[in-house]
Amino acid sequence: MSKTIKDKLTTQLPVLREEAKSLAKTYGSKIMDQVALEQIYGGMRGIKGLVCDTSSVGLDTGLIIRGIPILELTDKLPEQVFCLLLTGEIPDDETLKEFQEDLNRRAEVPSYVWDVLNALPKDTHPMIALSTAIMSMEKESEFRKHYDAGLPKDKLWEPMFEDSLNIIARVTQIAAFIYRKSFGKGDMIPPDPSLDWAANFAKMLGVKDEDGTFAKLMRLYLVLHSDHESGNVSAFTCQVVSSALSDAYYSFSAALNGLAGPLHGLANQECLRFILKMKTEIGHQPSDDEVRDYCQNLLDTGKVVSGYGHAVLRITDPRFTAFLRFGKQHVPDDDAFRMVEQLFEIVPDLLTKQGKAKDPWPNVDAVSGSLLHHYGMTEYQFYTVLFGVSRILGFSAQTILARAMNSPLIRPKSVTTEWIKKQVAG
Ligand code: HAX
Repeated sequence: MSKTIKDKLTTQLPVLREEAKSLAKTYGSKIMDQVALEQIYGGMRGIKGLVCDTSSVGLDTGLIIRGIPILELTDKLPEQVFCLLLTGEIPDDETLKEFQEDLNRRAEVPSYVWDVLNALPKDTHPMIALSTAIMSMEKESEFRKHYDAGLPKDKLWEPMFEDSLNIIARVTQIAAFIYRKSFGKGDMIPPDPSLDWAANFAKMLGVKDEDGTFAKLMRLYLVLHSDHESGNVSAFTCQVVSSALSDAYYSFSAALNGLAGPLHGLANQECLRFILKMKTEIGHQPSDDEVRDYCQNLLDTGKVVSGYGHAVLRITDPRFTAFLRFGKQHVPDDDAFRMVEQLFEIVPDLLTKQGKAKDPWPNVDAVSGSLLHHYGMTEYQFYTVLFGVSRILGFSAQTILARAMNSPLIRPKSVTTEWIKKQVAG
């Protein structure tokens, strides 16, 4: 019989713990990085101060999950990618099936969650609803129960694993409920355990999908957004909160609140809004010259071009490339998608000429909305929820591993302006 992912992690742990312990003991005082003042004032950009083994993001490579570039994972299921994030291995068919069955066994959402969501005002942003729904389930936490009962620290990863898998198993129903309720789509569609995680989600969303291409898009979407190392706002928040031994419900909800910012996950909503607004203001499907003038005007008036630039990339985001390939194959004539292609031809030059943005290339958010829009999911306020559903895979893998490795409380040092003035004077 094939090992479950929990068995795999249990087997790997002694080696991983010993390796970390030995590295810290042997090289504990070795200097790994230096910090420039501009980094202190610049959002700590580039400072190496975190360990994250699930994935890494190179300036000129983009997302690499456990050594595999994301463009080589686009045919995988999100469940397979989760196992890869957590254990470093793509599961065999038997392990995958066992994992999918495990998720199905955990899928029942406590009924009070629907009451909580129904009690929210109709115009509540879907990200608030998602974050609230996750928080509302905190009383289910196995982690908190076991912590309160005195479970030793090195075993706390096991209830963290339980909480994380419970959240993964339930979040698609919750997100689909939010979509259908927020946008008047009718009653909830029950889950279908015969489907994979993403196809089941696509079905529960109720988006018309006669040929199964929307389900295909959901699989790709949930793979591409699953992780992006641990220094980004949402993953870092998740790690900081969970380092205080707050459970997964507190940690993921906090992380989702960070994801909801327009410079982070909300950018996907902003991007589609920007594309549609450009078309409306120009009054027709714009020509290249009209797109160029429109974007130049944005830059001249101090605005950002949504979907372009990145804090840690200096190339076209490979996740953008993956979606672009999907669009070229499935929706080449879609008006919004054609504008995405035009922007890709035009904006990098404009940003380069302006000379402010360190990265003039498109990020994942520049294209994802146009694809969702094509399939009839036009309610862009919902897009960040899809990002959140996917990123819960990364939050889970990172948080389980952090507890498994007994990662300590995260507590960097802050300094005062007076201290800085003395340092530079000295
Ligand atoms: N359009 C116009 N100006 C831009 C720009 C863009 N797309 N990207 C960066 N700049 C500007 C910045 O506003 C900044 O200007 P100021 O010096 O006047 O403040 C300057 O260029 C330097 O910024 P940077 O160092 O290149 O970029 P940051 O690391 O500070 O920020 C951002 C990275 C992604 C937030 C930024 O590029 C941006 O605002 N892009 C548009 C919004 C967006 O697409 N966000 C999604 C990012 C992907 C993501 O995390 N998704 O979750």
